[in-house]
Amino acid sequence: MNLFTAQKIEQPFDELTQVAQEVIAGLSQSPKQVSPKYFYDEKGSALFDAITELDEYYVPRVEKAILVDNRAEICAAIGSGMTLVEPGAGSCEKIRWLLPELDLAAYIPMDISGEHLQASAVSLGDDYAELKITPQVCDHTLGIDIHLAADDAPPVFFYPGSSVGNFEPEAAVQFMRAMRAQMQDTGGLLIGVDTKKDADILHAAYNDSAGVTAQFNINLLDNLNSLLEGDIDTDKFVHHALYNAERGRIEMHLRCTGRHSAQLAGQQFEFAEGELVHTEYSYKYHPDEFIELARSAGFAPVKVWQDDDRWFAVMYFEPV
Ligand code: AVJ
Repeated sequence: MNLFTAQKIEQPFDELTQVAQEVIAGLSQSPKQVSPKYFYDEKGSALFDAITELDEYYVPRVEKAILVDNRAEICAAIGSGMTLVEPGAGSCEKIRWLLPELDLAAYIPMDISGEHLQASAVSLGDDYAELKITPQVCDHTLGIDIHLAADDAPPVFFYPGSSVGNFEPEAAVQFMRAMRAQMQDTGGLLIGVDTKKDADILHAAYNDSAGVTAQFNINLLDNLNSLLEGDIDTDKFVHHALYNAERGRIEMHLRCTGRHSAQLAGQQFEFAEGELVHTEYSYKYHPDEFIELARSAGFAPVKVWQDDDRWFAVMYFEPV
């Protein structure tokens, strides 16, 4: 990303925060783009929680059923005495579906939102007093360092929810390499992957009839406004999500409905009528496709669990 493609840089480079630099760089590209991590301010996180309650958004429901129905087998594959590391753990809710049968040395939930993470970890600790929980506040998309000593219990990464779909395939491989690099020859990766399926089902999942996903998408602009003292008029944008079958991904955009000029972090941005701002990819993989990506990151498949409709896959990998 090149900051110097930004229009009218009024502040010197070192006075712009990292967030401002990243957002400005994305909005200076053509097409414009903003990282999906900016969805998740307090309101955005609440809106995402509301998405997970929607009938049309099948992902959490199907993944939970796979984890719960196959808990014994999944926990046997992981084995006992490991350190479970969960990037983007949020409410630490999903680990609870495994804990009744999972014998861990430690649990390291990671999240960018420190306060929420701390509260979630405390509440988990209330229910599992004997579990060693060491939350780590970090942005895992920037890199992973769990500081394990050689004689610590080996790490098993838990990355559920199809979060890996937010990365482009090459970036997903990079991210898995970063997890692989935290392991010696023992460890693992338990990952939830959304699969390719009928375009109508995917379309409905990202264009729900109650419009919650639309609100979630638009809220990203509110978040940018408050983070970067912006004046983007959110009424000038509409939600636009489609399934690109050729690339195997949902593409979310904000479409500008009329010419608009706005300030953000002291810089001026022009939006043309009909212009799209890309906010998110959500890649869908056939299990075999995903196994190939994991292989190129240094992992070998141990087992794949799916629902009867094969709408989702939970996969366990070990380092090679
Ligand atoms: C949290 C990234 C898995 O891609 O399905 C849901 C986010 N975006 N509806 C996804 C999301 C729109 C979600 N992930």
